[in-house]
Amino acid sequence: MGKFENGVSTLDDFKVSSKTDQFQGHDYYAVDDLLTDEHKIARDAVRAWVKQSVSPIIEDCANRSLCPTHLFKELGEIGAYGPSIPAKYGGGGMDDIAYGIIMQELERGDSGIRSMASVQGSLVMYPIYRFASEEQKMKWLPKLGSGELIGCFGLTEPDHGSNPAGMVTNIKDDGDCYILNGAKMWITNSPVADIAVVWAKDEEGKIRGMVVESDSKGFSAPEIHGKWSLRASVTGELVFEDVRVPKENVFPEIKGLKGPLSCLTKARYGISWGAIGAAMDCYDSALRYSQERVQFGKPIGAFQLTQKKLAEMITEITKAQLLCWRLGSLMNNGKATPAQVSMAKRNNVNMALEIAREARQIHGGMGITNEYPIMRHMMNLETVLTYEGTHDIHLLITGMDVTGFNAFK
Ligand code: TGC
Ligand code: FAD
Repeated sequence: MGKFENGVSTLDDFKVSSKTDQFQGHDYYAVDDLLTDEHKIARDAVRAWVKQSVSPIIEDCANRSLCPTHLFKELGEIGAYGPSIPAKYGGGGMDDIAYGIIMQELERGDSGIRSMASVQGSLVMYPIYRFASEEQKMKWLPKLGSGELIGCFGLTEPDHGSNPAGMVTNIKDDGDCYILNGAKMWITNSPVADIAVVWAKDEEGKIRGMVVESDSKGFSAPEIHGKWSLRASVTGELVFEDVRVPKENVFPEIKGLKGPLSCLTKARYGISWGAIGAAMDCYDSALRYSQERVQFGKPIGAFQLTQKKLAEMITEITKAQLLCWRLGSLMNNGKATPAQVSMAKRNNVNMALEIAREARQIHGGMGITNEYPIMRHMMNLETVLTYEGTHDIHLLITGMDVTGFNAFK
């Protein structure tokens, strides 16, 4: 390190030995010790892939609002789709902690890349795995797991977002088919999807799930433009005009909102890990910048106010890691409740967004440029705070769980 302008000191003069160095920066409580070899191998492989295939292109993709669809097959090859779905059905056959840690590494790259994997694995493969007939599973799942086919998940409607129970998309019995009419809004990947898992009301008003092929007559999926968030992810509508859905494509047993909500529980769990990845990337960048950027003759990391920001960031990341690890253990044992998942999704996404905002401040003016990943993560996280249940909806789920009073009814 060279002398500063005032000629009195070097950066090293300001450094005392840092405990975090020995814990790889953001593993402050040695959470690594809680992971199995399989978890670490999965994490390291996905981290290496993100570094090689995502990091070099992602700022440009976000800048130009381009979805890197050429990565969809690679995501299949690295096992990012349905890591905890059995291998026989195209998944990774691993546990839920492995699934979570893979989402963490993907979102360290970009929330849009993690979104792609969340939708394909938890919102398309998972409902087919849980609710479809064996024949339908074997028809779709291996090709979805490899990325040969792309899926999307249609629950939200233009007039029914937080309250999907009000949906108006519907099916009517027509002999060997159902006739599907209606529209879905804000659907990740719909413009590029081969199939859509769609939720619609039957003639009794019961919510049913089904696989709809995108080349069906009457099916269209116009892209939604003008997003300032998740710019490297493609989002669209789903429009159904008398689409004929073969009866075998409709999930036979599951009826009611618990069908789609149980898929959301799985995806929200993945998001709670994913958000940690985005937070880590912002923290790493801010820590490095604070050690290199000199103002008033000192690295800015030597000022107490910068240290407060960084200390709070690593504290929140550490708490989020422990929350996820514990939640993952409960998931592995089949003991996690949807309300526990809501708490983790809400806490961790908000934590990541606040870290992105603080990291932006530490980077000063440079923080608003795409030289650093901060603004991209920050803008992405605004969506993550809203989709899969908004920040406030998850608060109300916790509120209902602890008080026994339902604020939605
Ligand atoms: P409610 O009466 O409470 O429940 C209906 C039935 O569902 C059961 N249930 C759940 N089951 C599994 N997992 C959950 N998380 C569940 N939550 C509820 C419940 O036990 C009941 O079962 P049963 O047997 O009695 O019928 O339903 P409600 O209409 O009052 O709604 C409750 C509320 C508001 C919490 C729910 O509607 C909700 O979560 N709203 C938020 C909507 C949402 O999250 N949408 C996400 C759309 S998909 C998306 O955003 C993908 S982003 C993709 C990407 O990553 O890119
Ligand atoms: P609204 O439900 O209209 O909410 C607006 C505001 O009102 C929010 O702040 C909300 O918290 C608040 N609010 C609502 N009800 C209450 C209440 N009872 N009490 C207090 N406050 C309340 N959906 C899919 O089905 N599939 C997808 O793949 C998908 N991908 C998405 C991708 C992107 C980029 C985005 C932005 C959204 C995506 N969504 C998807 C939709 C997402 O799940 C919804 O945006 C979300 O559930 C919120 O619905 P809404 O936008 O209609 O907001």
